[in-house]
Amino acid sequence: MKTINDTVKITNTNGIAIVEINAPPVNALGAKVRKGIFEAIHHVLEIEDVKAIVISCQGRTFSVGADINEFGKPRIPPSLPDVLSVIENSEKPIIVAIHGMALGGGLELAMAAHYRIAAHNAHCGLPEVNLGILPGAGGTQRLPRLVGVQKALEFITSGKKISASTALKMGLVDKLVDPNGLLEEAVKYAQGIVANNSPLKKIRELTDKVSSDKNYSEIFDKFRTENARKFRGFLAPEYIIRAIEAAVSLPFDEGMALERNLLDELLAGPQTAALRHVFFAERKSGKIPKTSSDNHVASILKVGVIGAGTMGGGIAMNFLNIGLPVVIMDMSQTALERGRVTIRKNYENSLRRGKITERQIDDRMALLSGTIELSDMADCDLVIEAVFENLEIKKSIFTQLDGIAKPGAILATNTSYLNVDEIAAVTNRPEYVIGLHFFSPANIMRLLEIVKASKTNDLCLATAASLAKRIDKVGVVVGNGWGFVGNRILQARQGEAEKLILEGASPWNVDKVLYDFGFPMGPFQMRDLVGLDVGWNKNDTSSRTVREILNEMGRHGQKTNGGFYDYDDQRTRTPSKIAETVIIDFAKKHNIVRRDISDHEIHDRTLFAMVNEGAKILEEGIAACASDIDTVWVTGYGWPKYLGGPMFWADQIGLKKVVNTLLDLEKRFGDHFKPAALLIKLAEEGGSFATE
Ligand code: T1G
Repeated sequence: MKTINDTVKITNTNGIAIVEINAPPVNALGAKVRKGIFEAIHHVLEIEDVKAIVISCQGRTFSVGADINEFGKPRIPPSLPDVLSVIENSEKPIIVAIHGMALGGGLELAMAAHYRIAAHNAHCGLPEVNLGILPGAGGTQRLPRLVGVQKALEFITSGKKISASTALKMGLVDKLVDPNGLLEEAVKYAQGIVANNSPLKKIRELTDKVSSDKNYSEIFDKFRTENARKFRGFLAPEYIIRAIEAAVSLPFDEGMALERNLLDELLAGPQTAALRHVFFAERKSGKIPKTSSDNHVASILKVGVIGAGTMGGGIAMNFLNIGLPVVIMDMSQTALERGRVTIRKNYENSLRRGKITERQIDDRMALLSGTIELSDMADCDLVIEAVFENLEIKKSIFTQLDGIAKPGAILATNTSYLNVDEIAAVTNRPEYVIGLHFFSPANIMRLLEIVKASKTNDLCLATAASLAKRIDKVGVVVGNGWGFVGNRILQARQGEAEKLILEGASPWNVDKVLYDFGFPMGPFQMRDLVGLDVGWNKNDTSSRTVREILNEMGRHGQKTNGGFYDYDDQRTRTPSKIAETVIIDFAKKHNIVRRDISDHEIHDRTLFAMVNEGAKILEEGIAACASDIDTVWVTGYGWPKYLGGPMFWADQIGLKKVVNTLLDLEKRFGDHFKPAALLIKLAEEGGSFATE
């Protein structure tokens, strides 16, 4: 056995050298690992009796790619392409043994080898696009040669993982084996290669799928057109397409050079920094600070959900999906049946998209039971209330629940803005009351705001955070303030947008500015989608706002073919003259003088209001750090990922400029633009939100 460095060692088994990488936690290909592999391969090529080489990884997974922590720093040789060139040009066969995940540079390393053996439960992917870059070690040049242009375009721009069996079908791996015998099987496979004197398969030499006499322009044009909406605003997908175009139009080495140049351009741009921020922010959000309970978590084996409506049903699905029995409660069998039908319909939609099997649907539905008796929640470890957003109704439910739920059961409310302390106060177990704010549709949206009320204990908090991971949610711990983090900042933007349309901007003006900024839709289109009547009380309405008037006119948004926009039967929207008249009349009645409003003013008033609210949330301790606010808004509210989130975006502008803009807005539009104290402090110190 020879140790190259503390991340790479070599063992020799009957003429097969095993180069083993061990760089926890995910065998990232940092400088030391690259150097270790480079030297290890050169070393074993010199040993006469080594006939073949197996590259494997220790730990939970094969390499997941380049070390993200090295990005933005000077490159340390050898580069990954140089390491892979040594592998590909080896005169001795090199076989990689993949377990866990082969991602990014890890999969590129595997593609530079001559053969690839994978555990049948392994996964492969090129997720670079999620970091705003592209595979920069030959992925865009080798993959098209192996699987063809169309599959390469889909695979690399999606950034998604595929199963080992799919990889086998694509020709990306040569054999699947049992995970327990992976290394032995790889050694055996290597011995077979040697015994049969099998050829050294170099992907770079494959030409049939990228033959120069074929015209691929139609594939590329069609792909660009079909994905324009999905790729809108992102740079990396277009760069990936250009790199794959080079794979069919240039010799391999020239294609490699172009790939590197395109990678360097992206690395030098703003988007990858934002996307790396989002990557690390999401992971930071999920980590609960070490607590007195040392993050012990309660065992959650059965879940109760109160309310079988859209939210309750979606929430229940999260737990059914991980095999937990769920008892769902509503006021009538009819409501329960409606809820059950909705859940099954959601699953059947996933079935149609190939994301689930009939058997899985049946297994999950079998875990669901319904009741109209709250007492049936008695044996649940966690009960989540998801009823109408009315504090008195919630208090009444928690009062009853407190007398029914077993000791130690966690009682959660799904409220999106109400005071969790007030709900906890009606129980004798406030330390076991928490907010679990799911986002609709709750079975799909990944964000989960975990609301820590003043008495919520550490065990409850740690359990909620752990459960968020189990149901594949991005859990963010937030404080118990109105609207928590997401809705409070949304209200800041919405409030400014509603002022703007009274002062002269149109709803479609405001929507376009925010759509062009990168949001999937503007605030008024979103209001119409969600329904103007959400939160509207028809028994207590008197034309106090434009929204009340539209509701009183029966204009509840898309579902009534009219709200701020008019909608045809295909739900195509057009600016509504009716809504425009309502706005103008309302402004007149309230002596608001209308004027032309620039896109720039709309941009600054809505976006800087959000940043200022985020700063207030930070200084009040409602968010533990600025990156949590970014995680909430990127994951749950459509802030363009390539801009990193409101706080990261403000840092890129510079907080001095942010404060000056707010001071100017305060002078022109009122003291609600007064910069938060924290913002002024950071600006004066030349600081940033990154340290908050
Ligand atoms: N570099 C450094 N650290 C990484 C890392 C990476 N690539 N990936 C994960 N980690 C750390 C992570 O920060 C966390 O650290 C721990 O590992 C567990 O991660 C040339 C240029 C692999 C699916 O984009 O998608 O190759 O907080 O909490 O949920 O073409 O991590 O514990 O200290 O996320 O099980 C391409 C990114 C790089 C993969 C595992 N590769 N990683 O998810 O655990 S660019 C990627 C992931 C590249 C080449 C290009 C996920 C995961 P800590 P985790 P997980």
